[in-house]
Amino acid sequence: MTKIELKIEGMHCGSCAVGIQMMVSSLDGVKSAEVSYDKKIGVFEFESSKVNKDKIVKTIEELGYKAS
Ligand SMILES: [Cu+2]
Repeated sequence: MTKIELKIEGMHCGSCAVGIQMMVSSLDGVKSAEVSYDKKIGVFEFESSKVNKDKIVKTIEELGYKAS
């Protein structure tokens, strides 16, 4: 299991954080997604055989936010 923390820019309220959480959680291989609007970070746990950091970053960017 791999755990990463990403800085997320562009969220303007708590539901942005929830939306990101829901989208990333739905990816195959993602075990947990916890996004904090206050801290502007997201912590993601996933199986590296199924999904990777690039895929998670891309998913967040497709929602209109910036992840790094
Ligand atoms: Cu929002």
